[in-house]
Amino acid sequence: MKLLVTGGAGFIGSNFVHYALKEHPDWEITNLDKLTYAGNLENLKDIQDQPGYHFVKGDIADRKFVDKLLGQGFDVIVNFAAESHVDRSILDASPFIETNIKGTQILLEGARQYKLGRFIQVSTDEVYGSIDSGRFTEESTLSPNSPYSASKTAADLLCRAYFKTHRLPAIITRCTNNLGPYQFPEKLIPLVITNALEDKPVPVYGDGLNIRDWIFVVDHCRALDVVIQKGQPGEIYNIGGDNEKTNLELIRKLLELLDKPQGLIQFVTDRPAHDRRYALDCAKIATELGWKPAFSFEKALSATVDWYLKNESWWRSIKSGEYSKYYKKMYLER
Ligand code: NAD
Ligand code: TDX
Repeated sequence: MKLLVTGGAGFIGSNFVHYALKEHPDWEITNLDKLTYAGNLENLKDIQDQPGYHFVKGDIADRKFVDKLLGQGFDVIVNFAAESHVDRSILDASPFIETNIKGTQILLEGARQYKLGRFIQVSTDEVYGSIDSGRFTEESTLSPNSPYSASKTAADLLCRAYFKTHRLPAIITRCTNNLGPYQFPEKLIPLVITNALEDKPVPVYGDGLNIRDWIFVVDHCRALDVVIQKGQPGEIYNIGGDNEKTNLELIRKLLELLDKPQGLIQFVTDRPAHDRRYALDCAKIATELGWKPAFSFEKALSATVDWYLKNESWWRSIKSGEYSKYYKKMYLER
């Protein structure tokens, strides 16, 4: 099977490339990535020369480029490529519209022209908005609250429309918050770990009681594998870890694991329109495709902490580069 993975130099995409090459040595994977601030070829260094793996630098929102690449012939597209950080979408939504909406439409159009067998859109629980109690099913109303989640919702609706209008075999997956190796340190867990290791304050938005459901990135990759092989065109599958934690609970646990003082916690101004709680009902993927998470939260968290402890040069080079400007604007100058 020939897969085009987009955004494979980012957090989840690079974990997926590692996972897929190991689990399916017969798959041929082309990784198309623009290498934005979030894309990092270091994440793929150990497999860069592996047979069956190819890297191509390019932009999913560049129609000519995508058309030419798709002309090589692929069976499946797995679209991870996105601007993925809510806070950045609040500072400037434009790249989110360009990549998440226009880029997805260009990939869909290419997939239609070249009659690809499957189009997997890697989406998020954030498209449903916030829920105080109960859980969202795949039928729940879409109610995104940030420019990021609105752009992901638009992409989901384009996938739906291409399925309805052109019978394009698109499948949407909506996953909860991932944790694991190679996550860019602007996101909560790596931000807390790396700030704590540097004895810097750990910023908690608002009262810290917002709830996220956490899933180990390998479990997300396992779910995508099942969807690629057994998912039904036109369907949506929720993917969750069943590990709801308040941010404060999670941060306290991380500081404990790192043997750092709880006094590093610093409450800061809340994120605008900060979703209070995300929670998904994942019965559909369990009953129809037989997937459930394999890793406990405790195991996932300690594996993640260990990875950041062992890969200090990876995150230090990110934190001292271009990212330091964002950090200054976001946290130090407010
Ligand atoms: P990430 O920001 O770590 O990686 C995104 C990757 O996409 C980067 O390698 C970047 O260079 C690439 N990219 C960005 N714009 C591009 C473009 N125009 N053309 C080609 N490549 C481009 O993101 P992530 O956390 O790995 O998320 C991957 C996908 O999963 C996203 O679509 C996101 O919405 C979704 N998702 C993420 C989570 C999570 O917890 N991180 C949860 C659910 C869903
Ligand atoms: O410094 C921080 N302090 C803080 O309290 C940061 C960066 C975050 N937070 C809070 C905001 C959220 O309630 O922690 C929670 C998690 O924040 P993020 O790591 O930014 O993730 P979130 O906004 O939940 O979105 C993530 O999950 C869904 C991914 O970034 C998205 O790409 C995915 O779609």
